[in-house]
Amino acid sequence: MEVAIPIDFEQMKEVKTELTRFMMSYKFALHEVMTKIDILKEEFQYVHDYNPIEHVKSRLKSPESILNKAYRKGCALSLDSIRENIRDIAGIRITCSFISDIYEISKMIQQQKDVQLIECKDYIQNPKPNGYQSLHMIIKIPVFMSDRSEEVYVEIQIRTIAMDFWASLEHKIYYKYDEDVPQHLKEELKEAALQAAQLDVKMENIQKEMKEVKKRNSENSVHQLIIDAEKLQIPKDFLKAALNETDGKGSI
Ligand code: 0O2
Repeated sequence: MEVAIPIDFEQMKEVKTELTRFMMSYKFALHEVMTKIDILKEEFQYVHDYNPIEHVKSRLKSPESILNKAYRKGCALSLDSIRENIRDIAGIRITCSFISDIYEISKMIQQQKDVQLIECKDYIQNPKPNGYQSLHMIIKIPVFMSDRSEEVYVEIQIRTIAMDFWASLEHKIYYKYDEDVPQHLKEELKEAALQAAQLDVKMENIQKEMKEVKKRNSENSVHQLIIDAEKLQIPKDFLKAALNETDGKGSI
């Protein structure tokens, strides 16, 4: 016997709007954090003549994997409960060259006034038993919309190129074997994680030495700044006054 279930289109429309707005807040939060990272990257390059960020990726969890995770964690399937309990719906992964860059970037993000640090897991100081390394932060940022503002969680993972290489291979193997990875592969992966960590330390030491050389060279060299005042249309008097403000080493 067929039973006709009445469909309340108005209610369905409301649910759809609510869901779309729910996902939009995470999309906007991602935009905000990506902009922050772009600014840090560009400004750091300008001020320190060095770019600590190799690449950045962002992703929004799909509604299907949000529901799976909520189910796995045993949290209620309401939007409020999901909002509070699933804190990696918006995720950003930053890849750096060196371990010290990871902590530098994490500090620069945490120092921003509108960023609230909720949780920080340091899997570099304390790697996971399988060898996984990364710095994980859960932050909360305000997102301003037409009629309200929302505090949105974003997960930021920061790691080196070596850590990222290891994690992506491990992730592939894990899925290939449907989570039942043979023991010998687990051991080899752990060994590879240790080697990747050693490589990171080696690269960091080389980088430190390079920095010292660069510093010494710049202390020894005489700087000459050539400003073509005519080409830049800077009045000569202005340029003279500006040079007098310095230690008087400038000349026109
Ligand atoms: P996806 O698709 O990358 O988002 P949580 O489940 O987040 O509430 P947990 O496990 O304490 O709690 O979170 P944790 O330790 O901060 O790790 C979450 C994310 O880190 C994972 O997200 C992975 O991206 C990454 N990660 C953690 N451990 C490993 C690991 O052993 N190997 C690899 N390759 N990645 C890891 P998701 O949700 O699993 O997946």
